Amino acid sequence: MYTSTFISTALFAATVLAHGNITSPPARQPGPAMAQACGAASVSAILADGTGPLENIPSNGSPNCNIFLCKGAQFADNAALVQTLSPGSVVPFTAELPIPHEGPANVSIVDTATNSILFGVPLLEFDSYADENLAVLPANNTAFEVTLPTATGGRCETPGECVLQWFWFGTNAGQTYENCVDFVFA
Ligand SMILES: *[C@@H]1O[C@H](CO)[C@@H](O)[C@H](O)[C@H]1NC(C)=O
Ligand SMILES: *[C@@H]1O[C@H](CO)[C@@H](O)[C@H](O)[C@H]1NC(C)=O
Ligand SMILES: *[C@@H]1O[C@H](CO)[C@@H](O)[C@H](O)[C@H]1NC(C)=O
Ligand SMILES: [Cu+2]
Repeated sequence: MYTSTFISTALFAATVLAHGNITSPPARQPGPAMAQACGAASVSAILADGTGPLENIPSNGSPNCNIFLCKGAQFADNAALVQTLSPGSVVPFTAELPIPHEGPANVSIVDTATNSILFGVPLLEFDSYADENLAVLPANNTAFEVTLPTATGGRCETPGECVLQWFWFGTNAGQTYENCVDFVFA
């Protein structure tokens, strides 16, 4: 009895913790470089629930750690996940939203050195995303696509320079979600 109670409690906890993340293309994961930059507790928090908000991830306060850039996940842990994309091409995304929270969302190309958006505007913007008051979420909340810029000005040709960042803020929840897809233009 103890064992089954323990298992069902653990499953329940995993369910209520879940909020949302990107399932494709492959997004940055935590690893040893993140543990070095942000502390082991930050990595543990993400491994405990890969869909949790940034606000649940402790930072060690180091200037090398910015949880609000790619969840603190580091390029050095993700060099094998770099996507090679053509300027002007269409990139499909899928997301999972086990616990939706209404708020704005967007997908942008971000310069990781400065944590600033490139090419002027987000590639995709939702005024209202993941609205838990809807009986069914719009299909484009969990399957959407972005069109990459055609004029790239030589940017994003070095692995680690740029990411495709999915950003979502649940307004009433006060929770921020981010995932970063490493890519190069070629
Ligand atoms: C999304 O969350 C799941 C469940 O915790 C996790 O297995 C997966 O690695 C996460 N993916 C990303 C890209 O964060
Ligand atoms: C994405 O949306 C958030 C919330 O509205 C906003 O703070 C952020 O500036 C947006 N990002 C871009 C690049 O516009
Ligand atoms: C997502 O789909 C909804 C419902 O069809 C539509 O109103 C909204 O404009 C779409 N949003 C984006 C960013 O494509
Ligand atoms: Cu949440």
